[in-house]
Amino acid sequence: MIGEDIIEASNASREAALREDYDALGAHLARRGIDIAEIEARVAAFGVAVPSWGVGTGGTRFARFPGPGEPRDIFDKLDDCGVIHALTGATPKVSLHIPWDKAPAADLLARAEALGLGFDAMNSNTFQDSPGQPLSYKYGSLSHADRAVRAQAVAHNLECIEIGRAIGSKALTVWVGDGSNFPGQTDFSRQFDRYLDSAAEIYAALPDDWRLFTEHKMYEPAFYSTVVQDWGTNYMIAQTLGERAFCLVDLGHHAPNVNIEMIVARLIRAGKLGGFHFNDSKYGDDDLDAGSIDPFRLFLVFNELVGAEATPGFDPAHMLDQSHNVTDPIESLMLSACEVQRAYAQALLVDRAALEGFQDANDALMATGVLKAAFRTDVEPILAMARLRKGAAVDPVAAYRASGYRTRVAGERPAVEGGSGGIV
Ligand SMILES: [Mn+2]
Repeated sequence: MIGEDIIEASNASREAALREDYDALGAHLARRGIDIAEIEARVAAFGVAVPSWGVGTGGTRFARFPGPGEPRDIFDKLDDCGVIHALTGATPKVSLHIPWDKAPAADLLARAEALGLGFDAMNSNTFQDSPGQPLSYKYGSLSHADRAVRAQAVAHNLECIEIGRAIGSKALTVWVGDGSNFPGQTDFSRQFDRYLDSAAEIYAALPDDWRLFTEHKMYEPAFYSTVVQDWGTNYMIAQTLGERAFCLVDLGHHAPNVNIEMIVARLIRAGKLGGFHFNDSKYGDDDLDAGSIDPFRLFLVFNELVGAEATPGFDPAHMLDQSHNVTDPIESLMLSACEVQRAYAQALLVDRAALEGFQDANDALMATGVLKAAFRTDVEPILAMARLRKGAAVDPVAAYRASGYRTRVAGERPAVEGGSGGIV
């Protein structure tokens, strides 16, 4: 997809400056008692999954403006994901969405292997109707009033598990659009009971070495109430279903100003944090690029995660889930993966012993200063060096633009007409 010569040429012009910056940062961190090589090793081992739907241009409820070379099918999407991983070395897995990505398992495995990719969590879709589907999800899916619709939605999730088993996935992520648009439209309790019954059927079919992630969302597409609206309801679901059920936190699925890092801490405490969908937001579920609006919040989330790394069995799944409306999705996803890595690296720099001491001494000023000292550190040389040593690009966007990949695929993939709305 991207020739090694392109990456090598791009890196050659940047390597000397990077080594200078890396050595300077290493000396600075050494004075703080931090070994830069250890931080780099942990960053290098950190990966974030890319959602297959993320490589297509997104849209809003109003319109979608496709770009050149939009992927036509899951194999084009895998190619694009392969480019992202080749240039960043940070996105080794792809998360599939069924039915959008349906294809023979052998073909999926062959293409992924050729690209050096694996498969992350499977994502079911009962928030829209698919061609040929007997019953509609207009009024809900897993919580629908009609038992037959619920059965259809459960069967779809079981099919997602079967497809996932064939390609080496180990988790199913369930997000439903179920809810209501009018007060009184549904009975909150009966609707939730129906959801739990359906979710229990899915959980019962989960392979022993799989995890079930349920994802909460405050609003949209239902605008008055949603069935799984917040982390409290999500936690109730995970508790009810069993030990392999976990809560997935999508950063955009909360009200503005909600203290998401505290939700993360609570779910860690309960042993129910399953993983993340990273993105950023200003007003609601904006699906903006991770770290583009509030990088400090992303850092604070990772501060909680790093603090919990020693907890036995702690293994949250990391994925990007955002909508690229005005950028080349490949460029956005590369930079977002780097932003997530950056927040992780910064969180690794937090002096936890000092922080705990200031907390216990009620020294608020110094405690928050410990976090700021880590957040203010420019860790880019660590990220770039990790990429260089993996054979990825010191500057992924520069190497990508130099490669001409987008122009090349635009010549192979027919132009897509825009116009209609659509979140993804
Ligand atoms: Mn999500």
